[in-house]
Amino acid sequence: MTPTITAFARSPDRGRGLARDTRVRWALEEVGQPYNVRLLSFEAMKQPAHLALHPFGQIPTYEEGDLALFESGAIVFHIAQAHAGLLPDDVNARARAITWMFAAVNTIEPPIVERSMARILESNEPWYEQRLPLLDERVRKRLGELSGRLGDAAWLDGEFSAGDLLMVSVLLRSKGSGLLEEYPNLSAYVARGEARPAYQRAFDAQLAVFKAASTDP
Ligand code: GTB
Repeated sequence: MTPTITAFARSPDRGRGLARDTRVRWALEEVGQPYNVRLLSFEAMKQPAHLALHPFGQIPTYEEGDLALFESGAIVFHIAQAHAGLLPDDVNARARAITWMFAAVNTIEPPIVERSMARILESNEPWYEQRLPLLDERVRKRLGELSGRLGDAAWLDGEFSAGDLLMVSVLLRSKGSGLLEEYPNLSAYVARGEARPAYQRAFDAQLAVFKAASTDP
């Protein structure tokens, strides 16, 4: 059965691939699973039909038969479990890859999102300039630790896995901030992720949505 995911009809990131449907698209592309996309306006996301799928009224969601999921990390995990290619067969290596999935969404993503949201929502506040260095330091701390662990390896633990897919997705939101660029090995790691054909297909698919919406009256 072909799964259906949801995505922004008009992504506020203007097609930069930063909304969380991109990571789900990427996972589906990595495993060669075709998918349908249902595009939603902000208004539609808060309607009962979508709230029945996603209690917080957000994207992405994932529907496959009578299975309905929300939370991008859980969706990527489901895809990785259901198909070969994103998690190692060895039990311990698999557990480590899953650990990196959690680290991406639970340890690295929060300070990156907090800084990004502050820039979007708080930059006109009188205290913003004082707060920004604190937010930068929180991001820097985690990036520094991650950079130290990655060293000069290509991926976090052996072969590319769903852990790398989520970690690269999370780090992409810091690209261009100057913070990611302080860690050349992390910049190169993100570039390796972006160079994967499956990522390119996922990126192009979400960009096509934005371009089509931009030509709509
Ligand atoms: N923890 C959830 C997950 O991982 O799935 C978070 C889902 C989430 O934050 N979804 C966002 C959403 O639906 C879109 S991706 N927001 C609408 C709402 O809450 O009403 C987050 C996002 C939004 C915008 C940008 N951007 O403009 O750069 C980047 C990322």
